[in-house]
Amino acid sequence: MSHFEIKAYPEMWQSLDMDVERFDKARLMLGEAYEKTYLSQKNRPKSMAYFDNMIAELHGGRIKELLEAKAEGRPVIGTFCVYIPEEIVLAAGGICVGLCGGSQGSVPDAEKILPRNICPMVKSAFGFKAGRICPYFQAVDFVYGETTCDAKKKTWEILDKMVPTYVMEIPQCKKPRDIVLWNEEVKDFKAKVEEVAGKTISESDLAAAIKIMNTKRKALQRLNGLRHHIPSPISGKDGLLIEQIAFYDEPVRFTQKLNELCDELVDRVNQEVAVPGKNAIRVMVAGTPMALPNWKIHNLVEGAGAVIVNEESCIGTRYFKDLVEESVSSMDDMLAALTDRYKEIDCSCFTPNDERISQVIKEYRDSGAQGIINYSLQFCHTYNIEEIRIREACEKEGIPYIFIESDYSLEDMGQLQTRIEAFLEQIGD
Ligand code: BJ8
Repeated sequence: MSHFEIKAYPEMWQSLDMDVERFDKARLMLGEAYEKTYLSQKNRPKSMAYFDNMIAELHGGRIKELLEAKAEGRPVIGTFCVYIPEEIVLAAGGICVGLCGGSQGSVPDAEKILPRNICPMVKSAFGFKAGRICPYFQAVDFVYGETTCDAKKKTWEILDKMVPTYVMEIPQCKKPRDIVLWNEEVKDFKAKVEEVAGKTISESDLAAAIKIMNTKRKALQRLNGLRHHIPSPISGKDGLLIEQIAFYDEPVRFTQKLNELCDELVDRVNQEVAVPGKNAIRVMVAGTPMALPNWKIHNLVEGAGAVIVNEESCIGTRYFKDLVEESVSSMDDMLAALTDRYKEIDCSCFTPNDERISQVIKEYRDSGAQGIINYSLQFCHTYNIEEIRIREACEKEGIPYIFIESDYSLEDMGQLQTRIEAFLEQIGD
């Protein structure tokens, strides 16, 4: 049997000033992990072949597209948060990529510079740039960060020494004056993107981009709805993978391929094809994002025979649950519509954040889950503290609940496996 490999493009990596030797080892390890985690699954939908290929071309085909765009003068912008309005980048003819931050491999590079006791996602992402081991990071024209959590906002100052890093001020509350400030920040973002693109975004450019992103988000909503079917026609691992690929694939092609997959899932629902099995325990995950290639919790849960049916997360529903109003047409109104849509994201960095508590319960009910795993990355203060309110809400509603705080290392795998198995047993009793 031939082995799955992430394809190598050493000359292109060299041209991006990468540490090619080191990166090549990481490529082989990631390919092995993918084969073990993904290709070993039984009964996968055939249309997952496109997404498998997106992983095979993770460091090649898609990077080539980014470099072609740059050669045409189209900007490539890296982001770390779902608050940055992608529509504006698309409207300028550019490409927006959510930069990776889900690997233990780059954490030691970051720890040479940053404190150790901060979030692994920040360390992983920063380490990719510090170690020159991410072609996306090497390809971007600039990074647009935001003022969400402390770890991120202070890291931007250090990252700026390696790659131009601008910052959008995201308020910490959602009072009317905060929204006014945010709207100004969205306008500044547009001005920055226009400056780099050397092009003024027209009203029709922005309207078209809003449509493209709404259509993409609707396709992701469709997938989520299909995952909610009992029994679920697709594994949670595959669901998460698609949500991760959504951050770097070309949006129109991604939407088309995702809708093809959803058509196949509709047939599976009609034929009652279940993954992993008809009586699998259904679990929902809530919490911090799981950036590529963080598949740790999904691996453990689905390895124990259960299925994850929903991610209440930024790599999950927070990315696609809200659409931008399409009925307005002036530039100011469209920018206000963008501000409005993005302010609906209920990140724990906000206070108060009551919307998220109700949203978690709503998604639990909608997804037909039988329990909630609340997941927080280590040292993420806001999600860790908001855990108290999520736990209280679950207790009140009688929802089986477990809280997991973890990082990207393998050290706690045994302990997590025991806790997850005990949780699934408790649900099954
Ligand atoms: S909107 S969740 S993508 S900030 S996990 S780096 S918060 S210490 S990722 Fe996030 Fe935007 Fe919010 Fe979503 Fe900091 Fe917490 Fe780490 Fe986090």
